[in-house]
Amino acid sequence: MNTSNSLGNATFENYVGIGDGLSEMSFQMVAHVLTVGYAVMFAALLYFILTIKTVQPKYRTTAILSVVVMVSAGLLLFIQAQNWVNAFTFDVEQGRYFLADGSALFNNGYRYLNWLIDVPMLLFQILFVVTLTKSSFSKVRNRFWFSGSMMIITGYIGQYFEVTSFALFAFWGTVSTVFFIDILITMRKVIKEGSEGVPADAKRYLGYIWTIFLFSWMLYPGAYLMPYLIPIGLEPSLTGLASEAAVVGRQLTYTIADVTSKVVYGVLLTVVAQIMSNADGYDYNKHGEKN
Ligand code: RET
Repeated sequence: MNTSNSLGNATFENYVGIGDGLSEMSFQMVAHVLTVGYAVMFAALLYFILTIKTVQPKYRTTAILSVVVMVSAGLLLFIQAQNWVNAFTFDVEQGRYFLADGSALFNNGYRYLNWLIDVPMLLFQILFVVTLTKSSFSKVRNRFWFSGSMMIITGYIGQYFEVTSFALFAFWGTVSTVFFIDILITMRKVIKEGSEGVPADAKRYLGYIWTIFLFSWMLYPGAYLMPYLIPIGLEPSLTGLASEAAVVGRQLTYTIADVTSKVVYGVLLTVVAQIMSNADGYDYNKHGEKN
């Protein structure tokens, strides 16, 4: 491992790839997990298109935003999977995967730029299902948009320093977390206000939405910190089994987070919209498009 200078601000996956490399199992697990990621997005794309008429027209913007998220995430995860398989090559003599010579390094930056589209969409989505009783729609929308974008841009800068400068990595990560906390506070308020005066079932589902929102969004900072979490320490994990576990752990975490924060969240919002549509007298089975 005397190559750290030549890799510069590359992400830690590349440092592992140029050092001890990856076993067949680690390499394939990441390739598979990334593939499942985009496969789920394209399958869910069909779900959101096919269920759009099960809700009243006023709730359909939510489904349209899910469609936008599925297409953008599906494409970007596809590129991310290609990036992974191109970045590493199998060494027959050592029986392990190492960084490929001459191709682009592996980079998680695609994800961050994808979030720049998806995070505001996911946050806006709920505003088309719930009715705000006290807060103003445009104020909440702008706050979601501002904090969401700032959280991602500052995190995007920070991830370049995950190996080269712990101080900068931690600094930008902390700035990003301030915006993240603002998003959590705003979302809590939106769900609380939105739960007032709605059918009991819708209220219950809005409770689930808050839980899965909190769980899935917190996984992203966990993935950002992954080289410092396995094993826990102030040095990034670049060698040995721990580094491989951190490489696989990060992509696994991202995939679980992506499926939950985009697909499960979108499906639950559809269910809430269906309950509210029924409560408003819209019955797709009876009236179809007439209403
Ligand atoms: C970063 C940087 C480190 C600190 C924090 C982060 C939070 C990221 C989040 C991302 C959510 C992404 C979603 C994408 C869906 O498409 C940027 C990793 C707090 C919460 C929901």
